[in-house]
Amino acid sequence: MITLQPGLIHHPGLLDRAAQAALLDAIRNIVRASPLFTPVMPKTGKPFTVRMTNCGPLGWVSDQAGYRYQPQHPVTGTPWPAIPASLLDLWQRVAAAAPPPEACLVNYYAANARMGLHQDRDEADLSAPVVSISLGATALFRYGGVSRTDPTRSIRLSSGDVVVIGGASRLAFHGIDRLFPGTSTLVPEDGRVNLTLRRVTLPG
Ligand code: MD3
Ligand code: FE
Repeated sequence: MITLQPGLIHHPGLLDRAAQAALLDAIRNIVRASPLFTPVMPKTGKPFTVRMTNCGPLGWVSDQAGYRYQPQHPVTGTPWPAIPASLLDLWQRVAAAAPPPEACLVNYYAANARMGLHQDRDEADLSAPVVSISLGATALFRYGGVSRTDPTRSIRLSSGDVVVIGGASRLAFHGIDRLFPGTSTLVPEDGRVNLTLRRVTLPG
């Protein structure tokens, strides 16, 4: 357990290979029911290089109208599948004080995908942490402060790593600069899957 900065906790290798493989199997079932879609940037319509889907009562989407959480897949109109019990258990292990997660965003990175520096601020409950699980190729993760111009640092996130983002880091800027090929056999073709568990609404 490594505190990267206040509120940003890295758990390297929290999930062993068997747990990673079981989780990836669960994600394959989710993607079968709720296929990956290509989000686009609000206003410009520029496509993300990351493809996404969700599970849970709410899912995060981005289209020309904006970023939001909604109960249905933006293309099929079907409700998102349930969050697997193993992920709800993981939330209890690392974020037990928070109300349960309502969304699990599934990010699929092909070998050349990346994610620009941004904040996660579409959740009404910003007191709950975000819990991130990395599967597959190692990624170069960059994080900074709550202002876009704050200095940034970079670390590698490997398959099985978990990051808990809360407190003073909940609104920190962050992104994925690149993947490193040949670092994991879990996801075919040097791909990567990142799961983020999120509380969206205020409890009660
Ligand atoms: C720091 N995903 O889905 S996870 C995202 O690896 C996202 O796919 C990245 O950023 C990925 O929004 C990074 C680690 C993470 C997630 C949320 C954060 C770091 C964060 C929120 C605030 C600060
Ligand atoms: Fe993010």
